Amino acid sequence: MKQAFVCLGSNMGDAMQNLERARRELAALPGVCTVTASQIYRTEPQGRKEQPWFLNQVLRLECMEDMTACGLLEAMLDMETGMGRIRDSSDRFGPRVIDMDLLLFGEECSSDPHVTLPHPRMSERAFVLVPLAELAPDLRLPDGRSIHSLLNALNYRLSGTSIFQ
Ligand code: PH2
Ligand code: MG
Repeated sequence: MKQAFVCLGSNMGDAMQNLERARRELAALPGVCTVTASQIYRTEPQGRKEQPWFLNQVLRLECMEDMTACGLLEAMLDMETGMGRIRDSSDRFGPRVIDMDLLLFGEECSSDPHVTLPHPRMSERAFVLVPLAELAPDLRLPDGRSIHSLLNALNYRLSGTSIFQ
């Protein structure tokens, strides 16, 4: 079995329902055996502040051995499009119906701009690391850094399931 971690995010439309649909579609992918989900967090927008707060959630996917990072990413992009996501230059860091980021795929490291692994911005984002630590407290990045050491280096505040950063 291969283990992948995916971060879901939504801050447009019915965000709760958007996350629900994304989880359901991921679980139905051929090659995905089980999906385990963190709690859903309300998170302060990063990158561009003047947009609604997000709902974020991290999923652990247990995949068949023949699943590849590229294959999974392609399927996620198709699901985003199917849910009405329009990708253009104004979309980057702005509001979105659904965003699915591949954080980790086993121990794979890749600098391919289409599939960069680990996800290049995950270590700066409390909205990724807090739910990830909840799901997999002992997880380490392929370079050996623990999720807790990454969180310790960030300035953020967790209040219930709200994340301020
Ligand atoms: N996604 C972004 C940019 N900023 N901020 C939060 N809180 N959550 C996100 O998922 C998010 C973001 C681009 O993908
Ligand atoms: Mg993203």
